[in-house]
Amino acid sequence: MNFFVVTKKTLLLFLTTAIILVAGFFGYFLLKQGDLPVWLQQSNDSIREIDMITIEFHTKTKDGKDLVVQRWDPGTIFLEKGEKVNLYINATNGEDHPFHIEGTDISGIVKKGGTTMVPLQFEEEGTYRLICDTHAHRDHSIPMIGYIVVD
Ligand SMILES: [Cu+2]
Repeated sequence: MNFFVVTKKTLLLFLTTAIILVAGFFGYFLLKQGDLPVWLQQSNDSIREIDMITIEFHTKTKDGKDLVVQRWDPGTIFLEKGEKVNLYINATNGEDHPFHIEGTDISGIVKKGGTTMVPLQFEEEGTYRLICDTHAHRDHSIPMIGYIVVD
C-alpha cells in the first residue's frame, strides 16, 4: 500500500503555489478594470519636468509705432498641491528676464540662449504669478506674466 507523505517541503511548495495563483487571479482582475498596478504609479518622490520658453512678438501699429511683446510660453502651468516640479525656462527671445514668483521667495534670471531650472513645490492652493521684472509694468510695456495654478 502506498502512502502519500506530506512533508514540510511539499506543504510549503503547495502554499507558495496557491499564494501565487491567488495573487495572479486578483492582479488580473485589477488590471482588467483599467487600474494601474501600484508599481507603475508615479511615486511621490518623482519630479515632473515642465519646459517653458520666452517668446517675442513684433508688430507695428497703423501709425508706424513698433510694438514688442515678451511672453512666457506656455503662459499657464498647472501643478498639484505638494507636487514636485522642475520648471526649465529656456530663453529664446529677449536678452535678460530677471523674474520672481509672487507670494514666494523664488527668484532668478533667464538669459538668452540659456536654461534656468526652477524647482517648484507649493503647499498652498492658488494662482501664483511668474513675473518678469524687466517687463513687469503696464506703463512701460505689455507685462510678461505667467500663471502657476496649484490645486
Ligand atoms: Cu522679460
